Amino acid sequence: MPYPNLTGDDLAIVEMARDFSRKRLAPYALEWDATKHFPVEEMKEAGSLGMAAIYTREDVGGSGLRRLDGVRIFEELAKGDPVTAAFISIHNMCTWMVDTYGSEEQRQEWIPKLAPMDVMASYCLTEPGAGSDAASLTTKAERDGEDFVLNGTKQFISGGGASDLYVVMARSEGEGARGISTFLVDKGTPGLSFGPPEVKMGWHSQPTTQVIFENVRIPASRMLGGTDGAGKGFGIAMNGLNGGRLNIAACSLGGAQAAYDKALQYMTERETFGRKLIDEPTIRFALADMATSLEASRLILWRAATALDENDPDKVELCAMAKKFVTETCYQVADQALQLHGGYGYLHETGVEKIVRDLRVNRILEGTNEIMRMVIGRAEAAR
Ligand code: FAD
Ligand code: 2MC
Repeated sequence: MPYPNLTGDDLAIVEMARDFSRKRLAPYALEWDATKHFPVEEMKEAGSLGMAAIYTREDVGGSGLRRLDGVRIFEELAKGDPVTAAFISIHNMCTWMVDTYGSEEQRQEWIPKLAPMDVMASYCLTEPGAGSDAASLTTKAERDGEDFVLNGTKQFISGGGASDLYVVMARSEGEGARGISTFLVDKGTPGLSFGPPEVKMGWHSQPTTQVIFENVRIPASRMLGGTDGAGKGFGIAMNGLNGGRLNIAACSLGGAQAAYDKALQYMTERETFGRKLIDEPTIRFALADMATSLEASRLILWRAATALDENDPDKVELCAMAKKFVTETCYQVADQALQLHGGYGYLHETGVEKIVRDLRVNRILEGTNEIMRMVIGRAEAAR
C-alpha cells in the first residue's frame, strides 16, 4: 500500500526485494526449516543486490539508503522467510556499526567484504549471566602490549559458528556501561570456539550458539573506532540495536502479512455449513481486525524509521514502541491466521505454523518487550 511520501525509486527498491523474496526465499523456506539449512548462497545473492549494507555509505560499497527503505525491504524479505530476513537484518546492523563507528581503515577493510556478504557478521552482546541487563556483561578484553586478550562466553549468538566476523562487546575499561568497548574478531582466531547449535522452537534455518573466548588474542587495532572507541562499546551496541529493533519488527510484519494473505485466500476457498467462510460475518470481522493491525504496525514502523533517519530526539523511544507494538500485534495476527486455517493451520505444509514459531522469538530478542516498556517508561517519566 503506497505511503504519501514514496517516490518511484522508493517503490522500485521494494519491488526488487519482493521479487527476490518471492523467487529465492518463499519457495524454499519450509524445506530450510525442516532440514535446518542456513541459506548462505541466497543471502550472498541478497548481498549482491545491495541488501546486506542497506543504510551503509556508498563509498565503501554500501547502498546508502534510509532506514525507511530498510524496514520496507525487510518486510518484503520476511514475507518469503522471516528467519533469513532476520539474519540479513543482524548482518546489516553489524555492517552499519562498522561504517558508523569504525576508523577509516576499518571501514575500508571490512565494508567492501560485508556489503556483498562475502564476510558474514554476527552481533555478540548477550551472555549467560547478562541478557536484558546487558551493561553487566563480564566478557573481558585485557590490554597486553599491542594486543587485547578476550575471555568470556557469549550466549544465543545468531549465526554462531557460521559467520566469519564477530562484533563483540567486551569489558576493557572497568565497571558499568562506560567500561565496554566493541571488537572485531575473525572466525579463525585461536581460542575462539562455538557451542553446539541450540535446539529451538523456531528460527530452525539459522544456527544459534554460544561464542566462547579463551585467551583470544587480537591486535588493539581491532577495537572498533581505534583507541577513540575505548569505553564507547555500549553506546555503539545500543545505537546498532535501535535500527535492529525496527528491522526485527519489520520481519514480524512481513511474516504476519504472509500468514494473513494465506488465511484470506483460504477463507475464499473453504466452505462450512453450505457457504464460503469469507461470507461469514464473524470471519470478516476477524479479517478486518487483522488487516487493521497490519496497517497500524506498518505505520508505527515507518514513523520510527523516519525518526531514526532524521535523528529525532525521541528516536530511541519510538524504536522501542515500534518493536514492542509490531512484534506483539503481528504475532497475534499470525496466530489468528493459523486459527482460521483450522486443523490445516497446525500442519507444517500449510506454512502458517512455521511463521507463528518464527515470530514468537521477536518478542524476546533484540531487547525483550518488557525491556522495551522499560525504555518507553523511562522516556515518558523524563518528560
Ligand atoms: P533475561 O534478561 O534473563 O529476562 C528473563 C525475563 O525477565 C524476560 O521476560 C525479561 O523481559 C524479564 N525481565 C528482565 N529484567 C526485567 C525487569 N527489570 N523488569 C521486568 N522484566 C524483566 N543476543 C545477541 O547478543 N546476539 C544475537 O545474535 C542473539 N540472537 C538470539 C537468537 C535467539 C533465537 C534468541 C532466543 C536470543 C538471541 N539473543 C541474541 C539473546 C536475546 O537478546 C536475549 O535472550 C534477550 O535480550 C533476553 O535476555 P535473557 O534471555 O537473558 O533474559
Ligand atoms: N540507544 C542509544 N543509547 C542508548 C540506548 C539506545 N537504545 N539505550 C541506552 N543507551 C545509552 C544511555 O543513553 C546511556 O548513555 P550515557 O552513558 O551516555 O548516559 C548508556 O547507554 C547506558 O544506558 P542506561 O543508563 O539506560 O543503562 P541501563 O543499564 O540502566 O539500561 C538497557 C540499559 C536496559 C536499556 C539496555 O541494557 C538494553 O537495551 N537491554 C536489552 C539488551 C538487548 O537489547 N539485547 C539484544 C541482544 S542482540 C539480539 O538479540 C539479536 C538477535 C542480535
